[in-house]
Amino acid sequence: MNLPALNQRLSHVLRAPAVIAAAAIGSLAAIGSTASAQLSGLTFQYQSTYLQTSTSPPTTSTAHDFTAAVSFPNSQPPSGVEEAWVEKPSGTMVNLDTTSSFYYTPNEVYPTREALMAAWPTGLYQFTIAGIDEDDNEFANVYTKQQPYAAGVWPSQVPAFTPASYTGLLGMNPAQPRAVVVNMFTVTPPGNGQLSGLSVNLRFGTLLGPTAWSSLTTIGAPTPTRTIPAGALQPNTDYYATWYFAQRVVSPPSAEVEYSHLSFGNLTRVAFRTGNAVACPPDIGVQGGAPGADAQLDNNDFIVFIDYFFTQNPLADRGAQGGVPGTDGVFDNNDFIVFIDQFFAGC
Ligand SMILES: [Ca+2]
Ligand SMILES: [Ca+2]
Repeated sequence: MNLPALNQRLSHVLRAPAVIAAAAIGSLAAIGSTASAQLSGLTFQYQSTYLQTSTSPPTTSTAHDFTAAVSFPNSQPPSGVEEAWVEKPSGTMVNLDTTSSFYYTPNEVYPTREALMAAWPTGLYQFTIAGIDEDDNEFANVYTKQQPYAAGVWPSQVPAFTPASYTGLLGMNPAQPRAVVVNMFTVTPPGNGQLSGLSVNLRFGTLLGPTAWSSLTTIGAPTPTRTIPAGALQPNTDYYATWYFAQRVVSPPSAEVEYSHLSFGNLTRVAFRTGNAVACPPDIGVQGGAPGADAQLDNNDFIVFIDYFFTQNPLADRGAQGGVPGTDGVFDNNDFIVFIDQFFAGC
């Protein structure tokens, strides 16, 4: 699947990153499948969106949406498929949109969680994939999925960016890594497919754009921290940072559907704009004395500088005669003087 292209096509929908995550998981589950009539994935995703506009945790969700997605082994819909739709428990039919590799319900945003659950309620859903096959025979493949949760299985927590993380995103320097921390997501019940993590998307006004960087993981050992790497974002550009807490109820694989889940998620978004990209010359070391930038100036940076110096790495050649900044091809005490000056000047 061409994820950038897919991302582009989905950029108009508010739930794009999670749709992609669901599709990617569907594709992964399809590995090893050979039967052409099978689905690689059939997923339901309910989401409540919160906006955090200050250092205080958000309290009220402002948008609520639903996505059902149908995906196929090798991201290949059946040959000759012409249309796909879902029949709700009420009998209402909804045509599915497609990215040419999978089908999904069109985006509709509901004002409350109750309105969302009323529009996509508990009951039996029937999906139909219909068309004309290579032998000119009409086909209509039907798949069903039960939604047994009238009120949903929502996480009890809502993601909240810590005050320092919220403030730190505003005007952040994209040439430096930026750690983002939220409150903890308690995994209940254990063993289900919980998802947590951060996605950073381009933002056009209040519209979500393509993903710039993301780190979403099924929770094994939950961690409330993600670090946006140096250079992942552009300077002076608008973004949304979105943190997901989602509870997944995963169904066992069947002969027809490799992977199926119902997901209920709370996500919290922060709108921010990056500042200028300002490199930090002395930030060359990270935890453990390994090379890298971590926006911390400490002994790790010294260790890496000394390693670079003794291996005559050009990154250590930063001083010239008289202890002035510059590159002179000579590794001597002038390089130490300039590094120490840069270190204590800070960034
Ligand atoms: Ca460092
Ligand atoms: Ca030098």
